[in-house]
Amino acid sequence: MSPVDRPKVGVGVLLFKGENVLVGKRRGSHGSGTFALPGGHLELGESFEQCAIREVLEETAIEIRDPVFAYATNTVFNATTHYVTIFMRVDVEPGVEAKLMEPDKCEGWMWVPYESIPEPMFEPLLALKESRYQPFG
Ligand code: 8DG
Ligand code: MG
Ligand code: MG
Repeated sequence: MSPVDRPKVGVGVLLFKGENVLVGKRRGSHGSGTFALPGGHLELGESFEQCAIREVLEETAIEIRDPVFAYATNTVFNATTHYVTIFMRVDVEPGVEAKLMEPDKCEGWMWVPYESIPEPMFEPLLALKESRYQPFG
């Protein structure tokens, strides 16, 4: 690792439709084969809210409004990959459906109960699940 390397910031979005949350199996990058939330890298100049809105639109074609900070995790994947993940949360209407906009990066979207997200989970999501965060109070 070069001396200038630093952790990166990822934004993961908890999209709740009732008690179900949107997850997809990652492909093509680190964590391939694990279930993760929609999300991506915080870009220069972006707010957490803007990043959440942009990534959800890019990945699912869902237009979300007013995502709210939920939790943060610190994940060291390996010696050169270290992410701080900002989890944002938003509730969507019952009729909302997710489109698979980036099939090279995700196998498909599904709505599952928060308590029943399939394994294996992407490490930051596993850290969230193991944290004190409780989505329903
Ligand atoms: P981008 O590079 O186009 O911004 O994003 P992407 O292609 O959508 O990347 P990503 O791998 O989905 O997300 C970027 C990084 O964010 C990922 O490599 C690790 C980090 N990340 C977390 N937690 C989460 C999470 O819960 N969901 C997603 N999708 N990414 C997360 O640290
Ligand atoms: Mg993305
Ligand atoms: Mg992504």
